Amino acid sequence: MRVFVTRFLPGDALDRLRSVADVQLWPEDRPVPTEELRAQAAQADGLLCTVVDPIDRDLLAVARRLRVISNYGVGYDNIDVAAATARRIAVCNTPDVLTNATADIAIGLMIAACRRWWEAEQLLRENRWGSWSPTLLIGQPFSRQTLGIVGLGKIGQAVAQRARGFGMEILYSGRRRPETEKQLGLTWCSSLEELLRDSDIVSLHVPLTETTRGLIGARELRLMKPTAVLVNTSRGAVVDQAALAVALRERWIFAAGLDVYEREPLPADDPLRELDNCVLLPHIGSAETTARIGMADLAVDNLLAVLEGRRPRACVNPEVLD
Ligand code: 8YV
Repeated sequence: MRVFVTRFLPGDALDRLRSVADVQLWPEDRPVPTEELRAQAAQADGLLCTVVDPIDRDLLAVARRLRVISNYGVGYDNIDVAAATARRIAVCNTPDVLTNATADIAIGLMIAACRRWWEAEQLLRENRWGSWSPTLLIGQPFSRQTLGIVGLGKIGQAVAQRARGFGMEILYSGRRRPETEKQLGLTWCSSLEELLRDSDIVSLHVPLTETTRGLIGARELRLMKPTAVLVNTSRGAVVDQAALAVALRERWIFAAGLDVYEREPLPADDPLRELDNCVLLPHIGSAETTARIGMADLAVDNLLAVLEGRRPRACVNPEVLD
């Protein structure tokens, strides 16, 4: 079994993989160039890739031996799943193991954006902190506010659980109404518009699909309160980033906290970089030891399961397994 792995992974999962398969590992800590990725995929039975590897139709067309694409991440918008399914290639991902880590960073971004953490730290580091003052860096409250969760999947529910501890009222929108609605004390909004109008903080937890691309644009940002905060830990393209930059500059909303961007890494000239009311993280939602090691274990388990004819724990197109 030949397997191509596009990045070095934390923990010992790679050693486990090496003990049973011929592993080709891209040695550099930067994305594999497209041509190299294609050449490697053409010879591989299994591919272990990350969010930065576009697994498109053209790549799949040359990957004649490929039986499994194991994505190191829960989101799999980097993969053309329909094209993989048509070729009976299993697509696997890593849910659950990163739920807590991502929910934690969402809460962190909410607090940082509400309380002007970035501006405060800049002020101190640049030695502009004159004295304590009753009016210094007054932000928006966080505890006991109304939180709107867009996309109540596993991460959205983990955010709701945490928000309860902060005494928040929690709204959510979306077609799915999970059983936890009652248990978590959530209020369902029949429309996104209603949620945006009524929330003090809006947190995005939807996957990137053709339906959610650009879900939050100028019109939606205009519906939010001028005191509101927007947090995005899902995928950058769920938000129209140019519209968000205008909304933040012109104070249609109070602040934003972002971990993900339309283009990653965020281009040097992106207008968001100039805005003080925007907390920017470099896509680190799952970047803690338990999550990243758990992701490596699950990605390797998924990959080996398919290659060895067993059912993987997490497969997004299980119809190819039958
Ligand atoms: C991963 C993520 O770190 O799981 C996801 O969907 O966005 C991140 O947690 C990233 O996908 C690495 O491939």
